[in-house]
Amino acid sequence: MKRDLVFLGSLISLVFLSLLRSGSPQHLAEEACSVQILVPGLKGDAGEKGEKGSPGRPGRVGPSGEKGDMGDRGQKGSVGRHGKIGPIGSKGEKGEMGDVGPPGPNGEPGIPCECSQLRKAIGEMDNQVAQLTTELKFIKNAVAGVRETDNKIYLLVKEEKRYTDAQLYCHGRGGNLGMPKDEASNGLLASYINQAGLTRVFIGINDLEREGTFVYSDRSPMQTFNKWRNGEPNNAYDEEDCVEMVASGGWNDVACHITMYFICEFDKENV
Ligand SMILES: [Ca+2]
Ligand SMILES: [Ca+2]
Repeated sequence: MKRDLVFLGSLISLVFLSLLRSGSPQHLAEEACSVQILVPGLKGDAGEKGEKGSPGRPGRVGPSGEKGDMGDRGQKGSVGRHGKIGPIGSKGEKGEMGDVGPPGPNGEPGIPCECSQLRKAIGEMDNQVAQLTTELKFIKNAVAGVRETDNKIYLLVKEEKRYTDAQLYCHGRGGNLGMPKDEASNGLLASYINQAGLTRVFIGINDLEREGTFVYSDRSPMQTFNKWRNGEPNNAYDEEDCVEMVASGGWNDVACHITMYFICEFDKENV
């Protein structure tokens, strides 16, 4: 078939050349050149299929594709490992009270109690405690500050007492209510009162035994020295038999049943 076609092409070429040569001679040169250029041959038969070529070079990376649809949900995984122990929880509410339990067995018989003696001992100890407490208070007061002269010690007691109780307090500790018997001791007591920020205290002077006749609380009689304020002693309401010292150092007779702070005095030779 292929050969037939080649043969046919050659035949057509010869016929065509013959026709050209039979034309006018003046065109012969040009026509001879045109023949080779203008006349293609007939298409040949298709060649046999060649062998498969070697693979080409890899192409360039293409643009990223669009996001695909979400895939199907995967299968349930296997059970995980056991987790850590969690923190301790908050304290729960208090439960309701339980029922009353059955009574317990009887105890051993006790030893007969000598209660009256024990009570007596406890009562005595209570008294001792009270006494020691009072003593401690006294010592604290004393440590807090006393005033003294060559032969006397004065202690301001900041406990409100009636005159007789105040005298008993001082006497119980080996002293007396303060007895200013001269200008120096009177001035010392006055400054003691002032420094304590007080306005009045009991001192050891009274006319309890005989109205109008004042004595010191150690029963010694009044001497010429005194510090009565103007118009005192006046025995007001017929009931003023005890004496207070005011901040100026002056004296005034007052009722014995009223309560106020007081000053004790102690002889140094007795302390
Ligand atoms: Ca009086
Ligand atoms: Ca008076």
